[in-house]
Amino acid sequence: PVRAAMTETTRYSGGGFVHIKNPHLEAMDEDVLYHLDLGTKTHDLPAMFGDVKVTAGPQPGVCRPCARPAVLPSLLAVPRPCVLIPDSGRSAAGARSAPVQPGCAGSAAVPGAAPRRHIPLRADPVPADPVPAVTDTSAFYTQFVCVGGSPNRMRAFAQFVHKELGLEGDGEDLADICAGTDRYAMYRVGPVLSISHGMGIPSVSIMLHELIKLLHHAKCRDVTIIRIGTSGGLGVQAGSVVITDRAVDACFQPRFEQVVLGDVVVRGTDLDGGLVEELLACSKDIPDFPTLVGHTMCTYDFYEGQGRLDGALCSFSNERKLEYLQRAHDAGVRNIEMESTAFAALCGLCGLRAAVVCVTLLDRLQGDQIRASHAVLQEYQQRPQRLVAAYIRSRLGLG
Ligand code: R2B
Ligand code: URA
Repeated sequence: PVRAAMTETTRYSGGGFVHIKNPHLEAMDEDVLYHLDLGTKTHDLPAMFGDVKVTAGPQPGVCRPCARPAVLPSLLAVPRPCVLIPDSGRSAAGARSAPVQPGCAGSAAVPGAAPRRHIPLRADPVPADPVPAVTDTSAFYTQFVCVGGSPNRMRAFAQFVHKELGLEGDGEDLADICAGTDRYAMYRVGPVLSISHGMGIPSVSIMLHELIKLLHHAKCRDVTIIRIGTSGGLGVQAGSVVITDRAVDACFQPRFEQVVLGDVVVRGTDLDGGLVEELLACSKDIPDFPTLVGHTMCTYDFYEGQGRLDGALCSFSNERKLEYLQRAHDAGVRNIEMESTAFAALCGLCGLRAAVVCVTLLDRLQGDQIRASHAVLQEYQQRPQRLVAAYIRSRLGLG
């Protein structure tokens, strides 16, 4: 029985640290992130997830050998102007030596010291010399978190991002950070974390509680989090990608209701409007599939909860189903899935810039069963990945 309703509104921090709104956490001397198989005593979370900020684009800095001001060409440069190694050798990470920054007077500023050279990162435009690869991804902090239902899809996404960012190696040997549990899978590629969340609100909610605490313990800042997923479309061509401007519940309301100690707590589901626009702008460069902005309806079930006639139970007629889906469409809903309201509410309250980008596997006004071939569905599932990878590239100045 519903005893009372409390409302909490979403608030963005405008960047900065992740907000943990739980006074009890501070009193705990250890936090076990059980479903991720990570913990504050067993793992060095700041080292694993990085609190070293990576800045994109040409950076003003100081040339360490000669101590002169310099504009560094790095696309992915650590705030220190560059990595320095003894002139003759290789860095500990194995990067080959590279040309000294133009105008650099070598080690003149440090009398008696061995000459040292700059090691540009892989993305540096140094055409004449073999370009050293980024070998030390701990130089990146976690700037983007991408979540999606399936562990395999999130591994494929991590490999795709690995390629798109031009990181060293082929990305085939990425390790699952949560290998100690089979609940979720997590991969890290440079500044991107790719994590699976399973199906439905309870599953995504558990993962997000632990992920958000992880980001907090790791002192990550200015994190952008994007759900890349699948959905059923409403009046849109199958294969379209929907960027969610508003996550609504099955009554078309922008709210996430959770029973806490027997009371219904109502949370807002605002998403970041600026991020929606940035993603839409990136989609303009990908003409191979339609991308649109619309409301996303989040349900507690795939079958009756989404008005399907093909579940093990069904208590309504085709006419009532179509009347409901048409009402959803009239309210601005363009796709239906099972995580967006909880995702928007939790991320919003904890100060993460959040977005939801889902491909539609069918048009629910045309049917219920997903009949596209495996190959077609595989290609559809890559569409949100391609859009989000393009967005990440553009944010990193690689665009
Ligand atoms: C989309 O697809 C899944 C159901 O097939 C569910 O996780 C969702 O939101
Ligand atoms: N995921 C859903 O939740 N619904 C669909 O119709 C398709 C994918």
